Amino acid sequence: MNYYSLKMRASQHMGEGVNQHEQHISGAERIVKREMVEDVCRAMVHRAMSHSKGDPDFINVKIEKVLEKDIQILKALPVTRVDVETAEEGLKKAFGLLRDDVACNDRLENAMENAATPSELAGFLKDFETSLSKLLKETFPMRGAMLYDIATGKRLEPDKERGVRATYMDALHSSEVDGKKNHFNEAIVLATKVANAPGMVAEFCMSDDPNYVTGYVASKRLGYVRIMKMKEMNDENGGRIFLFDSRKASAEECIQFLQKTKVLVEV
Ligand code: WAQ
Ligand code: MG
Repeated sequence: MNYYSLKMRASQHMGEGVNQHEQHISGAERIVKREMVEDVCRAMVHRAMSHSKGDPDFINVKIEKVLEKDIQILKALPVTRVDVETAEEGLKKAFGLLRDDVACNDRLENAMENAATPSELAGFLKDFETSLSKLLKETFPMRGAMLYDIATGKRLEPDKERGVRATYMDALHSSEVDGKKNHFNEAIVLATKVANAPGMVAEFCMSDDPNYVTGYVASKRLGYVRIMKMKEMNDENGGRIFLFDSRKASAEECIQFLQKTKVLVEV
């Protein structure tokens, strides 16, 4: 049986003259069976037209056939949650978990390669909170994620303004045609695909939706850890950082998987 990939993105014109640019408002994507294509398409358009970030000037919907043999089925990462009182505490918790995960990855890497920790990584681990907060701020204007190489301290996105986007993914057996975004359902699918990418160590995510304050950190080792508050209400800053290790795989392999491989996640 064949499937169809549907992708939607919506944007708004902002500014005047030389300052004019397209501001991203909303995006969504699905991989569904043929009989659902029309309903899902309608729901996506509805979603674009009722987003809290504004009224769209431009909506693009792309529909493509996907062959079943080209689809990889992945098991969803196990989910846990961390309750916190404040956004500050949430961020601290997230950074702490990521730091431990990166350090653990490095111990395994060193043991296997019999090589010492590269100095870039040692510095990154030492000043982890500061370094990651700084990277996070750089992601705020991006539509995709930052691909950060922990081994060299370099950013690997081919287009640094846009970032890398994970695409072609959905939940398996998902028959939902809801026009409203379910943050968690979408995030667990994305995080599962990302965690399975070649060379991926871990992911940090904070929504850019002003009324969604729950974020997460995720990796094969950590699973999907929901951090119930990571920013203040009405804050429209958010972003994603993919922490990648170029000692494990090449950036091309990783990006190819994120952007091209079709994945259905068993939730
Ligand atoms: N690939 C890479 N980066 C992306 C993608 C993608 N497909 N989609 C969004 N981003 C980046 C982009 O820079 C956004 O600004 C940022 O991530 C946040 O995206 O368990 O809603 O879609 O309840 O706003 C977390 C759910 C929801 C937590 C995250 O992210 C939970 C969310 P958003
Ligand atoms: Mg958003």
